[in-house]
Amino acid sequence: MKDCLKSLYDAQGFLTAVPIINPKEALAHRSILEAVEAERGPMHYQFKIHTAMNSPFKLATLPQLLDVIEQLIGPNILLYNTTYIIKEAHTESHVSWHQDLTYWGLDSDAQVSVWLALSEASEASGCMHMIPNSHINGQQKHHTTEDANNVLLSGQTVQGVNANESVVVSLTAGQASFHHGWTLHCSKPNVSDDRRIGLNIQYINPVVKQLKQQQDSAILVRGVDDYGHFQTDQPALSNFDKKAWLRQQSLHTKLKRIQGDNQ
Ligand SMILES: O=C(O)CCC(=O)C(=O)O
Repeated sequence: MKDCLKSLYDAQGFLTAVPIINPKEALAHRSILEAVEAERGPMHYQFKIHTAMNSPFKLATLPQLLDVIEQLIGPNILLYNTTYIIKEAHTESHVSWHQDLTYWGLDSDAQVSVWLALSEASEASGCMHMIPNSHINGQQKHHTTEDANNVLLSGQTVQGVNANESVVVSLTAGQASFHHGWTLHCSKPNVSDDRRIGLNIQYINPVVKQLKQQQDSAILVRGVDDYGHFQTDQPALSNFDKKAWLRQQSLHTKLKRIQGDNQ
């Protein structure tokens, strides 16, 4: 099973429908998110949300999830970022064809992104589509586009992608997909009656360096960090701690500058 996951990931650039938690647990985490939203407003695309809320930190450090990450990037694991990506029912919000690593400023692809479904992510609710094997040739040219409904910060888009080659990455609540930073992927609007809620979790191997900014940060969640390239983020201990929220806002702004700056 172990070698099987890694070789499938290496071959196609992603894994899909990996069971991580059961639907009841997914619903419990969704309910926490919705309680926070009721008090603080929308939580879509808030970076490093695990430094403000304990629920995403708990999810990002689940041993069964880290066991898969370990197979993909090795035993030493930094938690770099977590972000809820939410599409409300019957909205135009979408994500254009892109590769994650393009604007992150990292010097290495020793990295993996997880998308953990907290509600059904079906074709109708706007799940991701991925192009198998597209990670093999590294970075492709991205164009900045203006589209208020594109979730991506700069509307970054790879043009000319043959959508006929894509795989629909549908997930039930509690399942996750895993994708490489050069895998081409996109997602379409949510035409279903429910919200589509995913927790995007980015992990890196400590060997990775940030080239765009001196002081980037992460949390060692397994193994050892023999490099010290990243300062240490503080994980949230609860979901409603005011000081933690203030810290998260400043981390959010910093990371938004890094990931939205396409120079
Ligand atoms: O949530 C989506 O629709 C897109 C997510 C995405 O692009 C990612 O997780 O890298």
